[in-house]
Amino acid sequence: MDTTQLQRTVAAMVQAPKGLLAADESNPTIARRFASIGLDSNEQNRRAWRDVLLTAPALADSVSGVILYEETLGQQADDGTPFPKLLEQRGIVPGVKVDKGKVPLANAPGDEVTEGLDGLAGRLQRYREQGARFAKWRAVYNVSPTLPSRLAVKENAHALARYAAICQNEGFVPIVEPEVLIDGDHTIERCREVTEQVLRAVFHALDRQRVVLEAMLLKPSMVLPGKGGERATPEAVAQHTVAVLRRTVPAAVPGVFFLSGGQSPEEATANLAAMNRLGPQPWVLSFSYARALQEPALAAWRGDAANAVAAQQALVHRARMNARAREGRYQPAMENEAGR
Ligand code: 5MM
Repeated sequence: MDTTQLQRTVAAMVQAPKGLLAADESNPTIARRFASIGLDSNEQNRRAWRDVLLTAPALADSVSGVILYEETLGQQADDGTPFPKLLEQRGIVPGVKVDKGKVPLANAPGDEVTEGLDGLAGRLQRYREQGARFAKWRAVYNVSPTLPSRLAVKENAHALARYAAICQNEGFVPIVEPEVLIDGDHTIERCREVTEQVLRAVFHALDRQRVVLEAMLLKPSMVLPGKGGERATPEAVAQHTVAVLRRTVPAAVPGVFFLSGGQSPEEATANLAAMNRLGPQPWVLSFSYARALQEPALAAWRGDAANAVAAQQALVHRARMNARAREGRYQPAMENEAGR
């Protein structure tokens, strides 16, 4: 496999001080997000929202790539430009979420597994014609004293690795996203234990499937206490998360782009900044947030075109704060700066 093109895509995605915007909510997920502002989820509204996000001025200063949903890949901006082309024109790499969502894992009560491998190579060929250059697949792990089971850890790792191998064969950079959920009242130590098991299994499976580590990106969750438990300081989150990554993620992986996973926007930024203050690591530590980038913008927009500029300012503000967090320069006082 010639990985020159893949590594060129990776280089564009990891460029400092940027991160990724995850705008790949499937229709059921975007319907939940729109419900929070009382908006109906129809194709027109979904296209209008993605237009607000993707045309935000100066977005490219802090965002190097956008993960799109399949539907968005085929839609056009207000001026008729296909969204993937618009992103390329702005110097932002377009990507696409290719998993088909999670289902209960048979014979493993409480565990889930992600589907979507059947026909994936054919779908990727279509997505490439539409302009996508990278892909994303998310596995989720529920946490309890007994979850996830060994079976769930193994099966999700296998699917992530098969997906990654198929992507690289089709010329796509795979983003490998194992998400340890924050639902529950578990401790940060329990999250750390699960995250370590999960990442160990994922990299073992990636090796077995001969995935080229230099031509992939990791999108993990941070090590956090369950949302029903006590909050942890950014310093504690950073220590636990980086310690687990250093044990499990080979230095050949160019970038680690965290998901926000239900943290507040400011919390996700502060935690990323604390990690980048720990000193140089083998990989770039950046962001690939959906909710933590979009929430304030969605609240400003409320489905009204008259609010589009305010929504874009809110999005770009969050992206800028996270770009500073990637450099370890973010301070909460920066939230109030002019131009917000
Ligand atoms: C965990 O979800 C990913 C990151 O989002 P957050 O920063 O909000 O945690 C996100 O890319 C996710 O994969 C998409 O929103 C799609 O989710 P669904 O469940 O619709 O596939």
